[in-house]
Amino acid sequence: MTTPTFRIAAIPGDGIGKEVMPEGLRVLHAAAKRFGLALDVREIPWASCDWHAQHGQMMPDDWKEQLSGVDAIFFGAVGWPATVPDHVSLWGSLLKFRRQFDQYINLRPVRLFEGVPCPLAGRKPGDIDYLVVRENTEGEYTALGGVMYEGTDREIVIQESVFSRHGADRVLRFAFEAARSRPRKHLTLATKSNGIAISMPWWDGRADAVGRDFPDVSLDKQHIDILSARFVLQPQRFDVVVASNLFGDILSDLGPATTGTIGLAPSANLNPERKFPSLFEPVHGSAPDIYGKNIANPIAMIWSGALMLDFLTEGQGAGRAAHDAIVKAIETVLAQGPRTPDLGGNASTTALGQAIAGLVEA
Ligand code: GGG
Repeated sequence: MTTPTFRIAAIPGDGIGKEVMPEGLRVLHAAAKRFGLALDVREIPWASCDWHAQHGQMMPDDWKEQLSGVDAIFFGAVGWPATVPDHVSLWGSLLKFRRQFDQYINLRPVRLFEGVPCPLAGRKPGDIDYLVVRENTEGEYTALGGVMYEGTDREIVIQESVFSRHGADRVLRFAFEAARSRPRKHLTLATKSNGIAISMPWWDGRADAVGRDFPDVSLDKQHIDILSARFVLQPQRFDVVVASNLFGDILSDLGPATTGTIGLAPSANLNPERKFPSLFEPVHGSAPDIYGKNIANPIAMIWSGALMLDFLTEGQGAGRAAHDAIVKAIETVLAQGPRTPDLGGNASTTALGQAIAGLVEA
């Protein structure tokens, strides 16, 4: 059987995205070589300090055509507020990909690794191991609304959230399926149905309705405030957590922070039907404060690459083997070093990438 060539658009983006991307690619190429996968990677400089600085927008008008035929997007980070306001850079790149490519699932695994000091007292690996499934195309992320009486003391601002039955049901169904595939078969819905009195009780109802097809999965609904506290106090309660766009974004920063560093957290923005390319990126942003020092932790980028290979090969054969080898190499490096400063070490981004690639090649 001939192996297909996977065409990948690598977009480093802004800040530390430019530093972690080479390490992500280094490990991807090492895994591809070892497991016989063919990758055709094209690097694209669509970022605030590159394309935007020259053309006044984050990407060319024909960005979608340029990406046609691409199997996946490997993305670093977006945001360079010194020159481009954050909402302009985010809406001009990442959110365009998520929406136009209907990447309605944002999958964000959270896991405490052996060898990583946990900021939560007494927690050990196994206590924190859950999956955040974030709705990724609607919800609180809208540009619907406006300002009235601007600049006066009567100024009013309104911004709408949008939840559709189509949007909620498909992410809930995906989350129930994910929970079903795990040993504990437990799903938590992040809600706030006491305070947000229309849309959140509606989410509760949609979860009940979709959940009828999953009698083997236990469903637990928790208000986002106490759920956040339990991420810190009782993380072992969680298995799969499904949340709206904003709640999911916040939870998937908080979760990794409880595992020692957000520098480990990967994500997969999926179009599960594979009609459009999916996008794989670290959860962290561009971190302008540490950019240029070669100290950013590249593991989130590298782990995102492993998720990409797994998705591209539908979790089969060489792709699954490559994924597993990368995750194993990450586990080894976290247990034995080297470590970047976010993990208490003084190793560089490059050193970590080289160490992981070396283990993958072995
Ligand atoms: N690599 C992720 C990234 O660049 N994040 C910047 C950010 O602010 N993202 C918001 C979001 O994921 O919704």
